Amino acid sequence: MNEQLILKNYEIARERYAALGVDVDQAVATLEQIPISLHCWQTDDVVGFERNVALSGGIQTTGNYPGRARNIDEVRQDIDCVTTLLAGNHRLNLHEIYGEFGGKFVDRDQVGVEHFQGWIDWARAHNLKLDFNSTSFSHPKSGDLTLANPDREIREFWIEHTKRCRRIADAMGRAQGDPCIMNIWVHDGSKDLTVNRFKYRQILAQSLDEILAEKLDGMKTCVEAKLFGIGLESYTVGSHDFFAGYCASRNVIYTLDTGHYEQTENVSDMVASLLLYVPELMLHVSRPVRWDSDHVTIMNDQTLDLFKEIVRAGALHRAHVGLDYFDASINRIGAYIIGTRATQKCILQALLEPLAQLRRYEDAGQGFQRLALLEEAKSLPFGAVFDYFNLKNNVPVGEAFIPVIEQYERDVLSKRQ
Ligand code: RNT
Ligand code: ZN
Repeated sequence: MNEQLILKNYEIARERYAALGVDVDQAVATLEQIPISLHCWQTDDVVGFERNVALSGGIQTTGNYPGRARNIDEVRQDIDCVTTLLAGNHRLNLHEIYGEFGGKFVDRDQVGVEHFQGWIDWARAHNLKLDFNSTSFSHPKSGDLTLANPDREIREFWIEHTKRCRRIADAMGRAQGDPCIMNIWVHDGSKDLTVNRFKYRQILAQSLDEILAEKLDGMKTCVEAKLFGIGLESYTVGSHDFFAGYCASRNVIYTLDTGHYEQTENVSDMVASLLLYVPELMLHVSRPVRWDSDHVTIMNDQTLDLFKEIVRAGALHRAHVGLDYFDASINRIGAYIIGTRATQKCILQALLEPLAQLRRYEDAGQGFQRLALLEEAKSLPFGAVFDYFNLKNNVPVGEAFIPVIEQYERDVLSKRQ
């Protein structure tokens, strides 16, 4: 793409936005500072390296596009490719099942920092910070209930696992000099009508309290709410109400996954309520199609509204941004780039909103003017700013990343059988 043209368009956009009181340079500078936590599990369809079995436990990948990463080296190779195509400094989000187990079977209640030392070293060498997740799914003891299981033995297995994961996250955070964000999502629930709803929730709260009792300064814990899982359609122990109450009463970070609610629900409206009561948010930016299908994130109204609400609440510094989807039906590297760029576009749109003027209208009760400007803001020259952002950071502008990924597919992915 013609560099002069991109710069010229940026100048025009800057003036257009300035007329509405928006500082475009500032928006670009802010966007550059927002890391997006890249979910390692898009490389290999959430299989990991523990026992090489397909994903189970309320979530599912569909598709069998060739080129899935089959080992740690391939995951790293793919993440390397991804980061070279993205502006900004991002993070890598690992699940426990992606440890370096050295060909041995390491059960989840045996995992330790040593299984992630290789990742810690690799991440440092690649200037990536790490985030982490305990893994309750795809295990013989996963069943329908883990941390909420009335069976003491099973529950304690998962409590031990989660405690160990927090210590691993703590080590990652200390090594990188920045807190590692560790997410706890458990699929616990039931397929059919449940009469012990209160009991399981009580147990889950107790288990979490026990897990979180250990003070670890190198990490921050977040807990993820959900409406339902596959095969667990009638009841989810860790529902929104459960975790909203839990996080508010324990001062814990709430993980908001945009795929986890009713399709017609206005998920972004949760932001301005949760932020009043919980310390921070972890965002799992995803795209549900008819159900929590984890399609690749795109720039749609749901994602735009999510980031507008964060920016309007002045809460970018209280939100950790991560991706969470797994599409096995298309080139997986392409899936990362589409989803990350879409997320950045949505953040940028939110930063470019003529908020001061919109608020003046609202404060003065000028409803027509507010709606008119909201509508006009949609067609401001935002694309010129996004192009400049990528040019400035020496990554492909516009669709120029397509042939780069095609080349990677020819050279690398197509050779994985
Ligand atoms: C599942 C949750 C959870 C997982 C990952 C793999 O519904 O969204 O975040 O997707 O932990
Ligand atoms: Zn999620």
